[in-house]
Amino acid sequence: LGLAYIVSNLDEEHELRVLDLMFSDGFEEETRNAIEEFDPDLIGISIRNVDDQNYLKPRFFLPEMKEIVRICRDSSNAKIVLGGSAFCIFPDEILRYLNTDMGIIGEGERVFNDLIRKMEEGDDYSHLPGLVMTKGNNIMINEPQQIESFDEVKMPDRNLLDVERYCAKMEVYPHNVTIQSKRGCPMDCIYCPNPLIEGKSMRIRSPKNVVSEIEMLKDDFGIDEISFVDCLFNYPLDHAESVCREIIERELDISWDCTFNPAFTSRRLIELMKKAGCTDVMVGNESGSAKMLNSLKKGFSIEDVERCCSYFKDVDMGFRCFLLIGGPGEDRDTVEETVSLMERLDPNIVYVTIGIRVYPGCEITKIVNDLGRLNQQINTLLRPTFYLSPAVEDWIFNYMREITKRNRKWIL
Ligand code: B12
Repeated sequence: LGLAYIVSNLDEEHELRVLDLMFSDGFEEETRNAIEEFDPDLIGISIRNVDDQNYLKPRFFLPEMKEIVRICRDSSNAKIVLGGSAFCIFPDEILRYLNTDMGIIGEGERVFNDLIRKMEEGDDYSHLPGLVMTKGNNIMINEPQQIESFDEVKMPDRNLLDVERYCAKMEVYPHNVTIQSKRGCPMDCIYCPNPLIEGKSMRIRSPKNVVSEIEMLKDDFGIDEISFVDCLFNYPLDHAESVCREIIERELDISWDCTFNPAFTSRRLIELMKKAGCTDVMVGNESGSAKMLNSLKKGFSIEDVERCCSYFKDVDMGFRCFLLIGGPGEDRDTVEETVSLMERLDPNIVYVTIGIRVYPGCEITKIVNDLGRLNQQINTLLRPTFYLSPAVEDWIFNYMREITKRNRKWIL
């Protein structure tokens, strides 16, 4: 989706190609062929994940990125510009690791276009917001600027992507063609790097604009299954309701899923979501223990979780819960409370992540550093680094494996 946004917001006179390595069997050959064939002046690379956040056997993705950069260099003299969520979290570390020229943090639509224009015109671009570039031995990072009016951003252009492949059903997540109805998240969860990516202030798209994109997806690609990837679909509540009303009014026969934060629940919203075609919600409750909800600063209570799940059941809406086990203060009691709440609420799926990936700029990083639980310098967090509460580290994996064996709805 990020790439599709970048593409649609570039000035039209540019000739461009998209190489989507999402489904690639041999990224080396595909990259080399694409660069040699197209011979670009500039290469933008979108890096989504640093690693897979797997505590026991982490896969660090950047060595493959390094190989991609090497191939780009070998096959062309083009300047390389990095972007994407991984880059937003670790701009200087990734620039150094990949030994590249520059990158952009934050939303890339405007700045990437401005950068290209300035480069073409031979103008100074070093002051552009969000620009990251080497200056001698140092790396300069400009403050990113958020796009104030989301409606003014041109809708994503998916024509250069293999949309059909994204439509194929995957086992673990129902819908893979994605859409955003807002950007930014004002919550304070202690482990989350989203403020570095989308920022904390919310920028909302008008419901008409959102639903026109859905209509376009139907008309242009025949897509009738989508996923809302907003950090918080149901906040502000009245916006989520208006999006649902607009879908209902236009009689779009679609099915969709979305994220859901238990802090912002109303029966009316959930009924409207159901009527508008929502089949599944992803509830980021992370725990079933009041102590852990406080520790992670989730901003909602166990009662909020129970309340929204009871509404989902009432309207027969599928719901999936995400758990994040092992944060500061996690112990046997909190784990048992969580398991018992999940067994009682009985979601369609429970996704379990054990161990918290520690990112720069997040509150948890300071907490575990102060606790002496971070065995390395904060500036080396690029390598997969996790926090796992000492009170659970010896037994939690076996314990959760037993639960997932017993209950096929749990995914570890
Ligand atoms: C929705 C989502 C999911 C959904 C994805 C649904 C789907 N089919 O796409 C699900 C739940 C499946 C999921 C899974 C995972 N996710 Co996720 N996910 C997100 C979320 C909330 C939104 C992503 C999104 O679509 N954003 C909307 C698009 C428009 O934004 P964007 O891609 O960032 O692009 C913008 C900018 O980055 C920039 N940009 C992008 N590319 C480029 C390129 C250039 C050249 C330039 C200049 C700029 C630029 O401009 C774009 C437009 O403004 C983010 C959090 C976040 N807010 O980013 C986490 C996030 C990306 N996910 C994360 C993780 C770790 C994962 C998993 C590894 C979790 C796991 N353990 O399994 C998996 C990996 C899945 C995969 N295959 O990659 C982390 C990544 C951390 C990191 N960088 O390493 C994030 C940041 C969440 C977090 N807070 O930790 N995820």
